[in-house]
Amino acid sequence: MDALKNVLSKATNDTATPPQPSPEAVSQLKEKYASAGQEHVFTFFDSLSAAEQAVFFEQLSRFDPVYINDIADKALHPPEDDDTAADLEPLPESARASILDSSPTDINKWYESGLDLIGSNQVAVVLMAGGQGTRLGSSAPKGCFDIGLPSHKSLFQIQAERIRKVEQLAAKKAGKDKVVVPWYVMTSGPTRKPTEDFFASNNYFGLDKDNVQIFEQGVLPCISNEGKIILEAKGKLAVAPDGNGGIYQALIVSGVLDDMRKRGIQHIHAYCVDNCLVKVADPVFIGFSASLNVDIATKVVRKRDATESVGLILCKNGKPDVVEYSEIDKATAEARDPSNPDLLKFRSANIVNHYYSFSFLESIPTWAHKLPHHVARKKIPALDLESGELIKPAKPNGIKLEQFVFDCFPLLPLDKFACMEVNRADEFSPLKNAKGTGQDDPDTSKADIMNQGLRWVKAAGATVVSEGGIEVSPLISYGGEGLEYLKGKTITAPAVLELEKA
Ligand code: UD2
Repeated sequence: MDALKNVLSKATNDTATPPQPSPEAVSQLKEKYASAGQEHVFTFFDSLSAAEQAVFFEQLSRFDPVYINDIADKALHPPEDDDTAADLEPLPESARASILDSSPTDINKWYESGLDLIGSNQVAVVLMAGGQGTRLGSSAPKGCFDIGLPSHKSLFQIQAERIRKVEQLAAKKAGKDKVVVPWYVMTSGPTRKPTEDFFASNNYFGLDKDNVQIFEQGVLPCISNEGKIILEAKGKLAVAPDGNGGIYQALIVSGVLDDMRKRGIQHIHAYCVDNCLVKVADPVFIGFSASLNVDIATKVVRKRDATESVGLILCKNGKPDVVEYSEIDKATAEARDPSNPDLLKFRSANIVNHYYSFSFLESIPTWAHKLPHHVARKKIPALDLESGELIKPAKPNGIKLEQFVFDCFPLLPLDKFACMEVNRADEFSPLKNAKGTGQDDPDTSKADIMNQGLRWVKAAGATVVSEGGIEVSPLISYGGEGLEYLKGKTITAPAVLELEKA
């Protein structure tokens, strides 16, 4: 735990002005940064007001400049075992299952056992929502986004209602009045307050606020191409969220893991905010993973094509691993399956949809600080140390350091890891790009939900008149179940099936 403590950068949400540092404390900190070759961050310190100095001192104290230099150096010069040299193979059959070719008996067995685990209050959900939707072009947190459904529900609301529905399904099966699936929402500096405000103004979408905990991941300083920590103001370092791999340290620092322990949680579903089709706390996935007694399981879909921006779940040097789209070489991405050249050799696409055993998360303090950092080359507004002016660069002038959530996978032997292939049309429609891009954008998200509802309604025996899909509220159906009442009915699309207002 000590190893973890000395690298943690506390959440940056405290707004109270910190106490005035003593001159000795300031000179000690200056010496610490100077010994790491980062003394330039103090260039304007003396020109700051006392209050500004206190705030800046507090921010500088959160980081260990030697550690920052170390992770930046490692990230910029990764060890030689690059993926082309490593032994990369698809996951062996033993570590993979596929909903696409599992028997209905197996799927139903996993569904029932998953509902039983939810019904015994052993299941929690962690939402990774700290990313900044730059590609989407929206300044609000992605979960607030309205993809244009007839109901105009946000991604957060859709996900909250899926939690409410799966709680109801589990409670009914368990013969209980109430079952709780606690929802832990990870935000980052830029997304925390807008997320908290959005949840509060929407009254937690009908969930009990005591079972919703919004917490914050850590941040790391941005580094110039010359290896120097970047100032974004005379008294402020440029910082960025530490990647969705920051979830592990954040679960400890924020007290989320303690809260899970108090509640007796044994199974955790962690997922990506921008996938409008995500089955939150999916009973099939929970039941499947628990039945195999694995520490981590991950859902995958068939990769769309060699260029799709997704990580690839595979076996690297005999361990489960993921090669991210930003780090894969062309040959590996385009390699064909030797037994079927029509298929990509590496086609298990990561969709940020993971199961963890609680016991595995208990081991976080032994390894979280060892996860590698990845480099994202960015244009980072930086203060000119001569003029004190903020320069907005025309091309990438530095790097953001981030950890990836899947970098702990290689810690496991293959028999403690499982992969479940699911149907893309039912489970994966990421919102990555601005409207009009034509792929992974608000219109494709809306269409995928409307078409899914249309399939469900037709399967239930309804007749659908005219074009357009149907939005089925998660409060009516979680995964297409419970629609028997539509048999023989006629529905004119586009339409929305919503619970009658109580
Ligand atoms: C992610 C996956 C990629 C593929 C793709 C599919 C990782 C590292 N990469 O790539 O393999 O599955 O999604 O959609 O998972 N987030 C945080 N804090 C951060 C950064 C991200 O919470 O500091 C969250 C973000 O809010 C989102 C998820 O992590 O829920 C994925 O982030 P992204 O959409 O930026 O990742 P992307 O699309 O580059």
